Amino acid sequence: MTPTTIDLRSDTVTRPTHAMRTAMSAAEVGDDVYAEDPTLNALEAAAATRLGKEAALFVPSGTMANLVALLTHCQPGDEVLLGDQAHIVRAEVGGAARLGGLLLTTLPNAADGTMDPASIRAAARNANLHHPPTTLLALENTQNFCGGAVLTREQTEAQTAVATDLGLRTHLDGARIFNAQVATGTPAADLVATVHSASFCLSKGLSCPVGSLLCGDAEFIGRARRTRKLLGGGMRQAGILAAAGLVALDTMIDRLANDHRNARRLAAGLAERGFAIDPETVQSNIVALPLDDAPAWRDRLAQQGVRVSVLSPTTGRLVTHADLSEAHIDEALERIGQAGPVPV
Ligand code: TLP
Repeated sequence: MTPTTIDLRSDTVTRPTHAMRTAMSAAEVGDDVYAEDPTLNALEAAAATRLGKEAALFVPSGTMANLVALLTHCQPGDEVLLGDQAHIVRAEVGGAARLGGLLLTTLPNAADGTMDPASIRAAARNANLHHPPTTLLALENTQNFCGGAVLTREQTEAQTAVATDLGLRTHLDGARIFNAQVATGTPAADLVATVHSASFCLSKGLSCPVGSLLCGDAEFIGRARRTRKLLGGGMRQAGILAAAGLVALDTMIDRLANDHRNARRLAAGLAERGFAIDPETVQSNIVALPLDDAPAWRDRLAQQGVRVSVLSPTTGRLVTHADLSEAHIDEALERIGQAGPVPV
């Protein structure tokens, strides 16, 4: 059976599994602002272990995880270097500037999601009286707006080595770091081994209703806890949410391989139907599709019961996830075919 609507807009549309709902209803809870929620404490410990860091902090969203990281690493007036396709600069309401007083300086992201290490070195400012202090380098893995591009451990290290050389702190937005783990076969802890902090989301491919984790050393996470409180992110019986997160870490990571296979299948079907996409370029669960008029195509597909999102006026985005089977992908392709000729 296929649903009436096939929703490829994002993996954020996934609903919690039955096991999550069961765990949530049975969760032992306490007041997390007093650090007394046993289920939340267990999730933070499990998250820190997964990412190979000393400690972790639960926050409501990926946006808050990045904002807490930036505000904890930097002082107002500092400069952050990051890719021009970084979610932090493209899709987080400019919060780092508005709430943190931070200057975000973008460097070109290559199609593979990386920044040229030489461009990082060239952009970092010296201690000249006229300059804002360059304090932080921010990376992203997988790189959403580069079509879910996966950074290998070596690619991350090439960028963080320059940062270390320049005395910069480093943060990695790992909203989909477990997609990168599954795509590369490299444990997430190794993928983020050379950054000071890394975040990941439970509420995307891992199907949880709410939540992200920020991981780092104990001293940093201690300060981040205060920043989270500043932003209004200190929650109380949040173990209800953490219970779903524990189920996700145990049961939802390895299955991401299905989503990656389905994304390739989708891209292959699109290529067969004349779209300008090479399925070999699809590395995780995101298909970035070149189009003549992406918003018009999105609207046309919506009438056929297929929902997609738009990355730019000439790029559509289709995301596979746990609520879509291979049969859904085939049905989506059928409907895409019915929607009419490819706009060129
Ligand atoms: N991404 C969402 C939209 O905001 C585009 C999506 O549908 O992909 N980092 C990365 C790399 C993300 O992709 C997202 C969400 C976030 C951070 C923010 O997470 P939330 O939505 O939990 O604040």
